[in-house]
Amino acid sequence: MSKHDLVLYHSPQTRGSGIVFLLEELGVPYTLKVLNRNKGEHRSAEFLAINPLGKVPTLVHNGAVITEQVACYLYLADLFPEKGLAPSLKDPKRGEYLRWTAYQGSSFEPAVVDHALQRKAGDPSIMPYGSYSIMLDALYKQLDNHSYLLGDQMYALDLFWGSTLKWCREFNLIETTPIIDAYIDRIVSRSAFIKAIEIDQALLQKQAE
Ligand SMILES: N[C@@H](CCC(=O)N[C@@H](CS)C(=O)NCC(=O)O)C(=O)O
Repeated sequence: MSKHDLVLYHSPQTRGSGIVFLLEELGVPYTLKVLNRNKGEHRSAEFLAINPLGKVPTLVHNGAVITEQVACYLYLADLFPEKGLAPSLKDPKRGEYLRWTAYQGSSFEPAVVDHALQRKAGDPSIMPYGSYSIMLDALYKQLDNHSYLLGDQMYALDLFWGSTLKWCREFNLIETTPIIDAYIDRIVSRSAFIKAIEIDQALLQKQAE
């Protein structure tokens, strides 16, 4: 068993693309198993046995199945501590790192989906994210005075947030500010992000043949 024995189930231009970005940033070997969603490959019995939701990203490592983007980012960054993309358990930044990584799945995504679908907002006291604007303001405030979410050092969560915010900006799901635009651009200009885009383009081309 090796820590490099990583398999990522992925479809191009999905939430899986962020995990490809992270793997490229880590510079570790991995195997991509590409699912053609147009052909319904993510609904095959074989894949549903691994992830009953039929969703990507789905990571398999030494027999363990890791689903949910948040878990995939945390898992991979911890698996390669020498790469410096996760504060260690003893690092005072660890709590904030977990907080702002979990925030993506627990608060940001549900708020953005509710907002995009124009669902009637419930009272902030019963919504898991308060309100869309409270949720977004808190995130943006975190980026007011630094280059990265936790200060001047980039961690895996910045790859997560940079690519998430870019995607949301493209689909007009959020309004950005010059500070947020600069943050997104700082992240997506990284060579690992450009490589992940190229991988997706090649996969899309192959799937279209
Ligand atoms: N909660 C999941 C969501 C994953 C997700 O929605 N993935 C989409 C692609 S962006 C998917 O696999 N959709 C396939 C389908 O259900 O048709 C996560 O955070 O990873």
